[in-house]
Amino acid sequence: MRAALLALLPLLALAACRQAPGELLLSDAWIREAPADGPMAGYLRIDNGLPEALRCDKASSPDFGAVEIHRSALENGMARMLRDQVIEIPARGQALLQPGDYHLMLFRPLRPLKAGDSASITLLCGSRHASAEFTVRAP
Ligand SMILES: [Cu+2]
Repeated sequence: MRAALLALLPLLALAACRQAPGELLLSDAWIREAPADGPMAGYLRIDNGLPEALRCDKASSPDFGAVEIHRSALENGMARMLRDQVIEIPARGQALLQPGDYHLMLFRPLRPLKAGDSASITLLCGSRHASAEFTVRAP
């Protein structure tokens, strides 16, 4: 009995931290198709319906070995990618992750992902989190 309860705990914890609709909303989520095994880039829109600012600094996915938050930037005319970025979203504001700017860098796809496929990614913003299905699109 006790063992069964312990086994249930992670499930209960997951259910408890699921967000009510409209609080932290991910939309327009897509992944740029890339050669097999290469890293892929994910983009989306984040709407913060909460009365407080959010800092999103981690992401994870059951479909990738690792997910990092990056930002593309021009430095002395050279395109660079900055790692370990934090996405700041003002209270009741929004953030856009788009090509040439903030993006999710998706490493080591655990299955082949072609245009039309989708992958689930979870974004962590302090004590909040939200997930979305990202659709793979041809570049
Ligand atoms: Cu990147």
